[in-house]
Amino acid sequence: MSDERKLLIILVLLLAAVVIAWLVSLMKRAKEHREQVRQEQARRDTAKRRYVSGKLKDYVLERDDATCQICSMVTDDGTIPAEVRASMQSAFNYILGVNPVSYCYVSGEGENSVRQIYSGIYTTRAKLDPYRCPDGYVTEGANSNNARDLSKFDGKCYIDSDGEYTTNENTIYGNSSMIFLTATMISWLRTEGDVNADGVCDVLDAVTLQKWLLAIPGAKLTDVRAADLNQDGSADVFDLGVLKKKLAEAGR
Ligand SMILES: [Ca+2]
Ligand SMILES: [Ca+2]
Repeated sequence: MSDERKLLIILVLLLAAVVIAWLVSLMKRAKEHREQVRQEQARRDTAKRRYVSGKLKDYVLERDDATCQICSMVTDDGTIPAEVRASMQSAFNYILGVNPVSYCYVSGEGENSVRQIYSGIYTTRAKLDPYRCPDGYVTEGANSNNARDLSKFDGKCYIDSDGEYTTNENTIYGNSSMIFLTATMISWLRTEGDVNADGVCDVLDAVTLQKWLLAIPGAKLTDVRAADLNQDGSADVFDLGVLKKKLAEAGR
């Protein structure tokens, strides 16, 4: 075999080796890309599952009507299960600042609360001068589902920005859920017998209830449910008896 032929064979082999190496490299990169896509999809699925389960367990984000659904849960005898009450209390605390970013998701509620909302009316792009964010708006809060790039931790995927609709939009469904939740929490704070809702149960409540039962003009119960001391579903003279006994025992 001539030297030229040998050289040609060597060159062909080298070229073949280069081509094979290139093809192997392509296949390896394609495999890595498929693995990255698979891992990203798995991460998204996991984040989504965490997000959904998080709503129903330790904290309920205000971003949808899950809060209302949970608040509506009662047993056959009309009581709210202890675990539901705990979940609602946890959700309420979470929204008001007991969360990983120690941030109150209601604008104007405390020093560390929402200052910018994603809104067609109040966003800074509306060029309000001075810019203002109305107090009392509930925003979406931490959102690991759409704002994963903000943090690897679910509860820290939050940014107070009027350009971030996933965390700071003031939605009707979010705010209505918060109103429902707040009303529920306030109802739990009711003081038994405090029919005039001044925060204490005293002789004034007994006088008020008595006048109301006698249908004296102008007499009214600010909190009718607080008057149902024997918890039979209505306010009547029997409740007045319970209230007077309660006050006597308390020395009021
Ligand atoms: Ca009172
Ligand atoms: Ca009653």
